[in-house]
Amino acid sequence: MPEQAVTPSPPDVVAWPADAAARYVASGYWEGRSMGSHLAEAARRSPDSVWLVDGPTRLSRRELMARADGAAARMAALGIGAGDRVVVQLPNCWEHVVVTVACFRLGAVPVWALTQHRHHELSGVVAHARAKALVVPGTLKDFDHQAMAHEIVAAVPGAEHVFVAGDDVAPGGLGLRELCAPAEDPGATAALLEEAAPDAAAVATFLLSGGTTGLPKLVARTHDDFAYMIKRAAALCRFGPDTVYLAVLPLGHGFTNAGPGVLGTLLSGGRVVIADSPAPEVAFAAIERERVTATSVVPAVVMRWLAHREENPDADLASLRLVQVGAARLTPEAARRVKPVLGCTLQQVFGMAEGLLCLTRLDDPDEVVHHTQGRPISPDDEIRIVGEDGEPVAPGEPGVLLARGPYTARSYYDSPATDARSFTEDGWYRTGDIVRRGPGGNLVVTGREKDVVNRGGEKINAEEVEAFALRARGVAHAAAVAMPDAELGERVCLFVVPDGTGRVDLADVRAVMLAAGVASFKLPERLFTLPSLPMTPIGKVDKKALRADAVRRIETERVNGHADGEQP
Ligand code: J2J
Repeated sequence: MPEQAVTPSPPDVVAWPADAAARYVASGYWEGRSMGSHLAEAARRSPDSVWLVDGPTRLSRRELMARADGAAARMAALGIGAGDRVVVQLPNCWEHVVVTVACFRLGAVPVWALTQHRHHELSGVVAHARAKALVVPGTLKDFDHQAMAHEIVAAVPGAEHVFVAGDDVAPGGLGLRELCAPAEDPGATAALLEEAAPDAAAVATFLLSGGTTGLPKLVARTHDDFAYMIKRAAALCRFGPDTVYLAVLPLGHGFTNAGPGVLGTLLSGGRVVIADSPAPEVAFAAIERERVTATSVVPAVVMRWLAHREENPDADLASLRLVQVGAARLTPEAARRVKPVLGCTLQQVFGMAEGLLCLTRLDDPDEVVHHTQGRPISPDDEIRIVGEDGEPVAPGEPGVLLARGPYTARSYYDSPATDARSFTEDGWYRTGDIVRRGPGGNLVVTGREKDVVNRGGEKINAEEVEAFALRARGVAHAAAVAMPDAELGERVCLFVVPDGTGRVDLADVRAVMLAAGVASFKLPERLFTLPSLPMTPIGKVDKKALRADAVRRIETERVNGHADGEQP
């Protein structure tokens, strides 16, 4: 066993070995400062310039820090302290950033959830993270998040506080308006927080691994490793004081916050503009109004932007210099259109909550930018591409990607059984992505061994969908697979074997999932019945055959107007 790091590491997380940690410190990657003090320092450099824009709200750096420090002090007064977890389920709004910075300052651990998460996911996250507080909108898209939060707090031991955005705060909760008011004495509050700044080796945030289920996988990212990744990515994206970053993807995603995203922009002294929708009309208006220079989107969004731009060439996008596209596969055909249609540089981004971040570089030739998902950001990122035998494949051949390095986790939080599958004994994270090494060490993502569906960047765990399907009336066996989709890349297709008691409808399965409080993006969108599921020689459901079957049925439908095996 390698010697464990001597720096304090959170319990229930495997730390980097001492020799690796020492190397990362010696190389200057780990700076020994908390995220909060990095941010406060960036704020001090130019306190009066606008740091964050959300509609009519424009916060200077001084005001953002005063609000974050005010929120940190008020959370502390409520008994939330260093190491306590705060689950943040907010739409894109300035309060999301203020609460996040407040947590960093206090050493509390923000856990960003998606607004689409429902009782099933959110209660799982709150329970597994042992969260003390939940931050939610009041009602959003006709769903009462506040009521859900109170239900969860009542049911999960240790969860105590509900903070609510907006005017309608139910009894028992506290309004974000009060929580996020500026500190009464900003200088004194800042001094107190600086004095008690969290250790840089402590956990800064828990990221939800792509495809979070009711049994979530949480990735503990330390202040040192998170700050390094973000600052390195920001440098490669040439972020600086003239950067105006548009946050259009949900702030619940690591990509939007840290790839380099919102936090990378703040640390570089740039300005963040928040949009609450990636719709091209909304995003283009924001780009024009705020002279946005950079943004990040998923392939499904960039495709909408390209189509909209070709039909509406009027919006002034001249300020836009960089569009990052990641979280799902971008086709070379779409990649090729970005520069001519949007008039800016494309950067492909291949990242994951667990760590490893790959980027194409801004001056890479088109060949690389159009056809690859980039290369690791750190000289000390180690990658291996292995075959089924666990041995490295021949150069250029596809295999499973393993990663290790200065900002890639060595385990999940408190999940030894999952760790045994996802991390090797010598600390490699098994990404589950199938890649090949392309020109210049750039990676091309060619497939996946993990059983997830990537629906426009949202990951869905197939096994979770199957478990719910089995609860529906008349289902003996179920298998969820990805079916190709022109708009979102993939959607969930469910194959079921009926138990003979009656017909099985897609609507039944969806109703079971909705009743269980599952996020709606996970619901299967097609259902086909089969007399039995195809099996591989080793007795597993043959998902490859099912994916091909789904493609064939959808093609038949296109030609004949109906698909085989689907109940009308
Ligand atoms: C194909 N698949 C990709 C890509 C991620 C930056 C960017 C993305 C994420 C993210 C992130 C892909 N092409 N360009 O956290 O900081 C799939 C892979 C990967 C999984 C991780 C970031 N970029 N993927 O998407 O944790 O399968 O992180 O393992 O949500 O998304 O998902 P997630």
